[in-house]
Amino acid sequence: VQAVFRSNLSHLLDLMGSGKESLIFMKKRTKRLTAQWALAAQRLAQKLGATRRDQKQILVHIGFLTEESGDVFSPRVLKGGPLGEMVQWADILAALYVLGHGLRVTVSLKELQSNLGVPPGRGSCPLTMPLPFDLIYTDYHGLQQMKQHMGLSFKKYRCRIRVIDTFGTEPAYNHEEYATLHGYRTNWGYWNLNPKQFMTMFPHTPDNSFMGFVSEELNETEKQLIKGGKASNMAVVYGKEASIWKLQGKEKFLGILNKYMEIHGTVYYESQRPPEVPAFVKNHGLLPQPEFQQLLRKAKLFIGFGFPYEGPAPLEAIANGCIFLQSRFSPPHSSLNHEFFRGKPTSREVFSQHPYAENFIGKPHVWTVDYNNSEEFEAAIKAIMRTQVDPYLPYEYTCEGMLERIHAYIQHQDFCIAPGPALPGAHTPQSPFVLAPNATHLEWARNASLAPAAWPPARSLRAWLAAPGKACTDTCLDHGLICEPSFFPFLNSQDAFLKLQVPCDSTESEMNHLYPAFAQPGQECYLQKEPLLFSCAGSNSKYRRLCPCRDFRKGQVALCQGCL
Ligand code: U2F
Repeated sequence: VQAVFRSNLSHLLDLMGSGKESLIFMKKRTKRLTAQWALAAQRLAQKLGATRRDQKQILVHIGFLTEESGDVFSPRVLKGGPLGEMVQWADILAALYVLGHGLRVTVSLKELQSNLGVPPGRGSCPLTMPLPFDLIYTDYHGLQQMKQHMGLSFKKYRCRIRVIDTFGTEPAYNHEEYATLHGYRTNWGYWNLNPKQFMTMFPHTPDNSFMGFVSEELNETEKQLIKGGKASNMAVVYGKEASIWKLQGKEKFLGILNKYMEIHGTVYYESQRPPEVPAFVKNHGLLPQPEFQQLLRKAKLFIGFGFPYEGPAPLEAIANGCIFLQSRFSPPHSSLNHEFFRGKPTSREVFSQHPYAENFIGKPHVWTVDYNNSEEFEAAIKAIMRTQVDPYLPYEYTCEGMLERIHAYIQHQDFCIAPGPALPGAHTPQSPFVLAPNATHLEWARNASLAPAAWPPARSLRAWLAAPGKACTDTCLDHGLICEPSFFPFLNSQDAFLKLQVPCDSTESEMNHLYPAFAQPGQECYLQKEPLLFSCAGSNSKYRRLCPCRDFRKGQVALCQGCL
């Protein structure tokens, strides 16, 4: 059956259920964004033309909202608790629905069981039974529940599961045996899924799929209106929970800011002003999302205190014409040195509160400075007050961008086909690559007959040998490209090293998330033995990694030029 775009979301609102504060928040958001989704659907339909889109039957099981997992989020919706996850789930549901797929939504174990056909009263079903869904979107809590209650079906159908995972799961943490042996075991990881089955809130490592969310879009008239109506001396602080304001040393930089600007906050409080919020701050209390947007429209500056990490609010601020000012982290925060990231299945180093804003947006919209350096901070404030910016929203965070990306995933990502071998082996023909004319990297040979129908199309591959100690994520970015883990198998051969003119004294094949790589001291080349361990993330000064990169669409880093 072909999927047909939908523009009326009222049936989706019914599917979403009711009762919980979190669901109420999500439904309000969906309702508010309906017109924006409908317009985006129209545009994407035009862009895709006659492209065939299969209708899928999809189950969305939001594990963190189930009572069985404790549901700590719902009671905090009106109290300044995290809303980012709810923003994202609301948008995922809207996108799947607008794309025209068959949808079921569950937020309790009972509903999950009845949708999976597990007989009531039975803990789990020991037999495999047909699964009525082509795809299941869930989170780590939901994954655990499915494992417990699906019996043998879990193993059989796990390739249909997609895990919404805000901060991402790196391959080294995902592979059970490897994680256990090498100290990468955490509370969350080791599910042995294809790392691309994990879907993140921002494009962290391309080892996972970037899911994202959307922000409100403005038309040209609104943009002009907002630009004209900005109060150049108005700042809004990023932080809806009082604990965020406990930050040590804030008096100093807030004092400086207060010399130049009127400072506003949206901090939740019960009856009295939270003691953490200085008296000179005009606190509005936690605002409903649309009113928060209105406040951002007037403000010149949105200022972060270092937490929360990587939330939606800075993108909304920038989309509403604010400049986002945030602190640089030196040394960077990570699961090794910071409580918040401890136990998360990633060793990514976070160099500022919002790395996406810093690296993908940057100046003039985003300023990243050292808050302990009063001169640098003050200079930034003065410069910001003089700087004119247009409201800006990266394409990948528009409704159209999100629809385009999810459409591509649904049509092309299939993790139920067994992955190819890590090693091409003796019978496989030579890799279809040649050394580029300037001898820096490998490219697809023009006359190569081997052009697998894989996705992304292998022709976009460019392979580079990383500098010692560099990860493939950074190596590709340095060349204006993005690491593409699905291309690793093409490079995992002696032939690839040979063509890159790497002088291997010997070649071994082992399990290591940094392989394929070249170790300089012994001139040894290492190949990857375990396909699940191919990883864009990760580095070690001992190795020069062999990195598969590809191009990407402007404003849509998840998709290569020829990916649609
Ligand atoms: C992030 O969670 P948060 O929910 O704390 O992220 P924020 O960026 O603060 O904003 C989430 C939404 O809250 C809204 C705003 C954003 O869309 O429009 N809002 C509001 O409705 N009223 C207000 O007064 C102020 C903001 C992240 F999303 C999570 O994934 C992380 O777990 C968490 C911790 O790092 O940070």
